Amino acid sequence: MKKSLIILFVLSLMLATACKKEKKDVEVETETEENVTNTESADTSRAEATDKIVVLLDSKSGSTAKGNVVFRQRSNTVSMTAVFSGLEEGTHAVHLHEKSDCSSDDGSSAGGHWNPTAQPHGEWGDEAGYHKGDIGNFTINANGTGTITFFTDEWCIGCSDDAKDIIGKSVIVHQGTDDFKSQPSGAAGSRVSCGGIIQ
Ligand SMILES: [Cu+2]
Ligand SMILES: [Zn+2]
Repeated sequence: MKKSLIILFVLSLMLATACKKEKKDVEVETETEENVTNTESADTSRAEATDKIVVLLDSKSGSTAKGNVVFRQRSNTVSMTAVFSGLEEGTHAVHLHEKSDCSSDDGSSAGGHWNPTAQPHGEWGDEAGYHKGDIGNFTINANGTGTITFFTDEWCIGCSDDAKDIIGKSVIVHQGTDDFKSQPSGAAGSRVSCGGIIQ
């Protein structure tokens, strides 16, 4: 009777130790899983940050024109969503120009249209050719505001292809309309707003 009691005591002790150990193992596993999850979410937010650029446009040539342009890349497509204000009612041209330098009062420091493929100026998608910066025209309403949304797989954000990478270029809004014919810039008039595309 005494012997069996001792055996029972030893058995229950072993069981208690085993339970404790198991519980500890589970706790460690949970902690590791949490760490992995945290690392993954941090990586995702970093990737999103480099694939999206917000460009604020400053008024140029004595105008009151301003703009907010968001470029975002998803797989092979770059989208551009722009909101403009302080412009005269009617149609205005918007292009990507070759330099991100908007320091001059008339926006001339941004250089000509971004044209890495040495094409004539034209309407986007035209068989006769067009610049990679030839976005086109958008409409401004009576309140002086307007928007444009544009998608293309011919741009990228920060890739190694100089014919596609929009980093280091600028967004320019013009006083007038792009006629898609006149060389080298569509006779769109003065540069009323400018913002550099900088990461
Ligand atoms: Cu232009
Ligand atoms: Zn052009």
